[in-house]
Amino acid sequence: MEQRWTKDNLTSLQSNILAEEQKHPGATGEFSWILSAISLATKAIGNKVRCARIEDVIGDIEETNVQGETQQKLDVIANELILRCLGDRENIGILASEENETPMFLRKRADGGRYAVLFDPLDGSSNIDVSVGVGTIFSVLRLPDGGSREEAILQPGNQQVAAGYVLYGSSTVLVLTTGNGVDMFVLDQSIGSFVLVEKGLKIPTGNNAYSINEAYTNQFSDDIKSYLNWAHENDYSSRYIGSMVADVHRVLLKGGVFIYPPTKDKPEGKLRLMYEANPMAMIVEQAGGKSTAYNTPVLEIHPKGLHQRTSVILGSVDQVDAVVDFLS
Ligand code: AHM
Ligand code: MG
Repeated sequence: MEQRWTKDNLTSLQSNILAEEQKHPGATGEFSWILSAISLATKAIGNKVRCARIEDVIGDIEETNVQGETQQKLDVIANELILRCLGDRENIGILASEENETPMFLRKRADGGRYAVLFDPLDGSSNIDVSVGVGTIFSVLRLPDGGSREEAILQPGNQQVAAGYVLYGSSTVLVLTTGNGVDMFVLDQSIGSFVLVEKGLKIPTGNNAYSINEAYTNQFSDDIKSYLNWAHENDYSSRYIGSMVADVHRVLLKGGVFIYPPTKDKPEGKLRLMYEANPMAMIVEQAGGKSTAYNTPVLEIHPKGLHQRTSVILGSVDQVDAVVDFLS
């Protein structure tokens, strides 16, 4: 770890991005615009998440509350907040969300829309209404010069120019990579800023812990069952929250492995490649970890569709390798 925050060394997300940009001659400052919009949107989402029950924004969109008003689901609100905050940034050409069937084509590249932002506005659907950590995941792609706009975002994860997530947990944490290591920020509610707490974050090894929904064991392939049997015999620990952001955040800080394998019900895996697996895989790899979707590295999968699913194994190198050793 290169740097740790102290009270004498207060760096905001914004100033950290500007400082990083200055290291690259010719940088246009465009990232600052995208990331300031993400920062604004996620602060607003975090606020809604914390006040959800007070503001009566839990439950299904079809349901009405006691006043007869339609309740809005938090993930719909989160989606709208991101669309509002990012939609008017002039360098964003395409916005794509888990909540929307098709991408939004905002500006042509010729008109300045050089980037696409893909996001899961509020991940962890089963935990949204029960005060357990949920999060926003985002992936930033540079748009190519030519070709169809529909295909422009179908890039493998190794083409991402930035990726990150915000965890709305006991604190609000933003983890970001722009391809030059991983930085972690915590929202200081008193000043309303994300403050740098860890620069050059590295995922530890040597933590024998897995994160998998073990209740699906009967639906797993024999190789995953064999890995789990081996882990049981080798004193492994298990932690599973059921929110990818929270589970991956724990793995990133403590080490271990996060696994969402194919199941009989979901033979391709459950998680979405472009705005869940890819950004998390980039973060984990930038932190010195490893990710794979069985035989193909996650970041090398060529997507065929925006909402494509994939299996995911990611975490500390030693712990991912221990799983991979069992794969046929
Ligand atoms: P969602 O996009 O509907 O929220 O689903 C994704 C979530 C992830 O956060 C989490 O890792 C996974 O689904 C949990 O799935 P399961 O309940 O099958 O274990
Ligand atoms: Mg999701």
